[in-house]
Amino acid sequence: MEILILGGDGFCGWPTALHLSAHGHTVTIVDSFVRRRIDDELGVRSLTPIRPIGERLEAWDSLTGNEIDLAEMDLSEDYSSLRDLLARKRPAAVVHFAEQRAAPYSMKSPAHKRYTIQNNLAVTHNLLTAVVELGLDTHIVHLGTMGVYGYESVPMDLPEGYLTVSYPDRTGRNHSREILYPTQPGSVYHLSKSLDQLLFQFYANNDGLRITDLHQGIVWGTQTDETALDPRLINRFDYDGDYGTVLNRFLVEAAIGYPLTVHGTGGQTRAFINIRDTVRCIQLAVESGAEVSGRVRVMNQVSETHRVSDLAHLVADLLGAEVGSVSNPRKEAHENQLEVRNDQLVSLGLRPIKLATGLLTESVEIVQKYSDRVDTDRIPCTSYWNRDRQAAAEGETVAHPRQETDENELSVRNHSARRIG
Ligand code: NAD
Ligand code: USQ
Repeated sequence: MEILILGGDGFCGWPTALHLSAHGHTVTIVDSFVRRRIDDELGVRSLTPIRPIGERLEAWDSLTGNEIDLAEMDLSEDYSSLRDLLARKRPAAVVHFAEQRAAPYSMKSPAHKRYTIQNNLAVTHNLLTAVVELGLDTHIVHLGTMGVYGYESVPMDLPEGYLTVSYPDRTGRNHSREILYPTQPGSVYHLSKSLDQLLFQFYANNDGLRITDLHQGIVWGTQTDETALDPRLINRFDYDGDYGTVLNRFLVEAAIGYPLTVHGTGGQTRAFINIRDTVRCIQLAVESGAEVSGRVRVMNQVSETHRVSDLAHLVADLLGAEVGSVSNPRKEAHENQLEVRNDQLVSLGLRPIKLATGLLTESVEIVQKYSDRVDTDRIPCTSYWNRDRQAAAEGETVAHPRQETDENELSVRNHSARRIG
């Protein structure tokens, strides 16, 4: 199958590109490398030493004989380059990872909020418009998030995308219909994914586009069978206060003896998935594309749920670390219950990897191997959801204006686009 991977140089995109290539698909990576520039902006680097994309692709080719094509473009701005690429490749599937994906980064300043909304919505909308303009039958597979559902405790397992509601008509007779599950985003990043959902609903309805939206939980781990083949293929591993996700952060913190940064009570329950399951789920979603027609197919891409404080204690017991507590920079419930349905991916063949399966040891080996690359100054999360959260973190009682950049545009956007392949 001819497949484009938008955002194929990123944490989920890179191992997915290799996995699909290893399974016989013809893969093209499309990326602007903005994520690498954000590392420079934040003064941080991946825990693992990731190689430039050219070296990554050469290594893959020399190890497997599989060529992966590359197209460099800013998908939020270079509409004609995207349209030309789609016209040339006529892909059976496009996997769309190319969004700003960190909640704390999206809440840092007005410029970061604006960048996240502008980038994410423009990429999604450009893709949808281009597929319609060209009249392609391409199956679009988008990486959404569990966070669109919000984290209110509800007395049911979260359904996959839709909720059946019933309501009385004017005569009092009851009707029922399926609606998109009411969205309750907890950050500007999650808001961008909630808005993406409406774009998908519109284009599936209006133009018959075939779309799968994967509501993914928090990804942990770093290596897959393919990235582990050679050090030049190693995947990125974020641990900083903006991009590091909770379990990966706890592992790094434990490895260097930094008290685990549990936000508040640690009573937040979230959904998790290992990166090996991520790439497997994308393969299952892409290869079952023929099933998709009509309304958007929404699948919850999660393996299990955990409470943050339980994860902290698990990591602390495993590595002998101290469980700390920091004032929560986020506006979120102190605790919530969460159970999630994932029947569709399981019925397609997913056999979820659980934390208990021992894969945590692989991550521990990685963090121990590269622990000398950790910059402890980059561990604290200094992005606050609002003035109250900032004041609480600083131990103040009176909120004062946040320190906000007055830049209109983030420098990470400034680059000249170039296309290869
Ligand atoms: P990432 O930041 O590592 O990768 C995103 C990639 O997209 C980067 O290589 C970046 O350069 C590229 N990109 C962003 N904007 C672009 C643009 N305008 N033009 C071209 N390329 C652009 O993120 P990730 O962790 O790999 O996440 C991928 C997707 O999966 C995101 O949409 C994210 O919301 C979703 N997701 C991630 C997680 C997680 O825990 N990492 C969990 C759930 C969902
Ligand atoms: N948390 C801590 N300590 C930390 C970091 C986080 O206690 O050092 C807490 C947060 O307050 C939050 C929970 O852990 O309650 C999860 O935070 P996270 O940073 O691991 O995950 P999140 O911000 O939700 O975002 C990540 C990805 C995002 C994806 C999302 C899936 O960055 O791209 O969409 O997970 S989900 O959480 O299911 O919405």
